[in-house]
Amino acid sequence: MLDEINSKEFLDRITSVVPSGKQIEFQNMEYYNFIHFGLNTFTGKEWGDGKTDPSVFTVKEINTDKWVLQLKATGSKGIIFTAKHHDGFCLFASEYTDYNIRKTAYKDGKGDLVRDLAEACKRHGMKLGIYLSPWDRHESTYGTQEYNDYFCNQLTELCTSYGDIFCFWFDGACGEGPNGKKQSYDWERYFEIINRLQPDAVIANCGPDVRWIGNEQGKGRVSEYSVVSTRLRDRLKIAEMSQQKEGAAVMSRMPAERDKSLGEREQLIGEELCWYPAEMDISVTEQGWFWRKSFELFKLRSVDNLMQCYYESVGNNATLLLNVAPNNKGELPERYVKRLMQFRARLDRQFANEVEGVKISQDGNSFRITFLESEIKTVVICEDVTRSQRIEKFRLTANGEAVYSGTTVGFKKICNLKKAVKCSEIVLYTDKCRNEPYLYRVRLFR
Ligand code: FUL
Repeated sequence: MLDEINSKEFLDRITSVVPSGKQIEFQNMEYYNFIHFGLNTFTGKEWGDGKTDPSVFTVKEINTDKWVLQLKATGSKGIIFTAKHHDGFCLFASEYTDYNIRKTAYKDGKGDLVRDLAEACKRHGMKLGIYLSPWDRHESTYGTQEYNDYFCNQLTELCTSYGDIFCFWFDGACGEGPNGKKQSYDWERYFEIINRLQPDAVIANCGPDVRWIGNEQGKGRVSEYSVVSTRLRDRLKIAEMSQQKEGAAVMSRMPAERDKSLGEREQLIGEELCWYPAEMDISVTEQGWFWRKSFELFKLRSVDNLMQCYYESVGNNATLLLNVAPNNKGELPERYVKRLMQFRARLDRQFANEVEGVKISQDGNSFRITFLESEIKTVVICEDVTRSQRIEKFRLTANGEAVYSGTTVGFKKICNLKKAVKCSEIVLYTDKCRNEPYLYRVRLFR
């Protein structure tokens, strides 16, 4: 085994795995939002049972421009919207079910909230993503082959009526339908529709392009690899790891021991490999995905915690999907927006003072980074992922002393030094690499 994991042939094989154009574009978004909204917002449930009367949805108008502008101001690049959650209720005017927004007070039964949000996103330069729950507790065909047709029809509606979609997000949670049956999902057919009708959209979570980080608590891995075994795309396994019961328990679940790292060399031996980067999904509230009155009493994630989540996702070769839930007036609660703005302000402060004129020269597996003498607090390193992910272990030195050590780099690694160091040169030693390392960029902040 030792011979094999160090063999040129094996390492060449790993480093031949690279992202698709749409995966790169997606990862460049770094931070974007989830909006969970629907009948649950009005009933105080997390998982609706599919029997709720749509008349509970009493809001007549929603200012989707405001949603978009508020989130855009927090630095977000897109919104993934719950077009349909597990209760089967559609926030778009689907032709294939009456259980939709047209049965509510919204715009006197003539509205389509996905359309309104899509148009607002377009007006303000935000991307739109769709969460369409495969699990459906209302639709009577659920549990039969016919349900796959139903789901494909809805996917087709969403792919063709609302402009460009950057992401389809499929949940792993799956239980019984209204008739007590479980569904066998025709994933390949779903993916084919998306790839044909929205070829630039990534398919996340239960999908081949973006991998769930494995918990909803904002915990990243120490080493985050994007080249992993294609077996991780196994939907059954994703479903098994996903939320099994309604409630908040899963939000506190820690990453399983076995998932500490997914792409070590020994884990890749004999495996078929793919580029499958991680996404961290969290909610700004400490519990739940939908708004609930009682949550107004609970704490929000602190700015420190959001920063930590950011470093463990965006700063560690993953993306950050941050949920905010509108209330039963159809508005994003002020205190959520305020918290996100505080988070933004902290990020802006952290990355305000960039050192200009940084030069990089490579000498084998190490890089000399030179600049005019400055007090460096943060070093941001990006590998050129068009040549795969190669660095497995690295070290930064300044004035001849080690100031940081880490494992993977990948798309982006944010290295916060324990204390600021005054220097005019930093050396990056890549102590362990799968192949000759290629950097895309290094940025330094005071
Ligand atoms: C989970 C769902 O069951 C939650 O309700 C929420 O949508 C979350 C993002 O995924 O698996």
